[in-house]
Amino acid sequence: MAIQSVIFDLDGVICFTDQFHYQAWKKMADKMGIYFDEVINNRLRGVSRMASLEIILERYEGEPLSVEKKEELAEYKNDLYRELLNTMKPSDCSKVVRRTLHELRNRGYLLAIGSSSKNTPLILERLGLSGFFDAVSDGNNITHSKPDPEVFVKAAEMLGSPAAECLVVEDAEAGIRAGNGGGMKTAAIGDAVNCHLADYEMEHFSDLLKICE
Ligand code: B16
Ligand code: MG
Repeated sequence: MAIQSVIFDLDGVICFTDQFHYQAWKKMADKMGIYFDEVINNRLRGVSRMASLEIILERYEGEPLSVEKKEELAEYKNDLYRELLNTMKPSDCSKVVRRTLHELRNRGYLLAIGSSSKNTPLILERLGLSGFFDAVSDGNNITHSKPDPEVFVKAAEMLGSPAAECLVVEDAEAGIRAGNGGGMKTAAIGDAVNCHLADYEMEHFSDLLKICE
């Protein structure tokens, strides 16, 4: 079936906030005396905030932490992360990404965001993209995080597009699995190319213009 809608992951596809996630989690980990590095940070791609915390706590050697303490740690990280997000500006979404999005729209495709992040509204605002997408499905409207397909299924519903007519663009293996599980076509970029589970593997964001002709 022909592709009619494109659902984009946000972090790692439309913009890059990995370093902000890393810096904020690193401060939290240092405060708790937990070892944390960029390799562990890479495992947090596309994973929800609380699931990310659990991955970091695999290296924690102290007494078991209460739910309240874990929520406090996640909030501490998120406050630091949002301070960093507030330094973002429209140029943090590249010209190639913007041009490609506009060209896809000119070609008649519906465009949506499908992100695990609860900070999606703030990120889109900082990039000057609030209101640009035809639908935004994010960490605020889901109960199951990627690799569960929920975030993309909801995006397709908001667009009114059948799953088989949607293409999911993702930088995380969990996101490719989510798109495949939702019955959508998938395009991998960046780190997600390595899992070889996507229908398309992209070197550049503009490769979308060859996939969506
Ligand atoms: P937040 P995506 C994901 O966004 C990030 O890749 C992941 O590292 C982060 O833990 C997750 O959002 C939750 O983010 O703490 O802002 O709710 O890649 O799905 O756009
Ligand atoms: Mg991502």
